[in-house]
Amino acid sequence: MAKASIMRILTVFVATTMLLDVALAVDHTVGSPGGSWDLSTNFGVWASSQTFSVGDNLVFRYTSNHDVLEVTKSNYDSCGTSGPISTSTSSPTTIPLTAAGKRYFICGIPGHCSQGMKVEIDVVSAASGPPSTPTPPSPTPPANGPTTSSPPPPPTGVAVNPPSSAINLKMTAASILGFGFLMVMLL
Ligand SMILES: [Cu+2]
Repeated sequence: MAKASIMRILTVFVATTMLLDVALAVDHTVGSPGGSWDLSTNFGVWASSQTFSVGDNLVFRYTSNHDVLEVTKSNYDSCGTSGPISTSTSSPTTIPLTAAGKRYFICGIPGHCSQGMKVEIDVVSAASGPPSTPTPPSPTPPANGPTTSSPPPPPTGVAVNPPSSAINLKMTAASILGFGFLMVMLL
């Protein structure tokens, strides 16, 4: 009896978490907030502020003097517009991010890409969350610092990277929803 209840609870919890994965698919409006697919937005800064997960969508919003080309890395680097993977000319353009990996988008209007209308998207698998770049636990001292009298580095203490807010949100929501389902089933 107790074992069956535990199994039921676990099943509900897993199912809830899977539902949340679907519900948490994000639309990333390129450049938003504060910008859009235009000539004045820094898309490198914008992209690095986002976590693109499989299942999310990329949404380009732009005026009629722009377009959206998905291109190869080579064309991305050179702002080449020949043989694009896809071309869209009417805003909004929604790009489903269906697989992990890098994708490259530029504006195909002459001169715009070279003025910065280009964005590289690194899509991570939904389970892995944001890419974890291994970093040394303590700051590296200057390689050739002329002085040894610099103040000691602050105590590092616990060097564990905090989980991302997205993961926190998911776990919290999963806990609340799972608990809710549990209460319903036990009543
Ligand atoms: Cu443009």
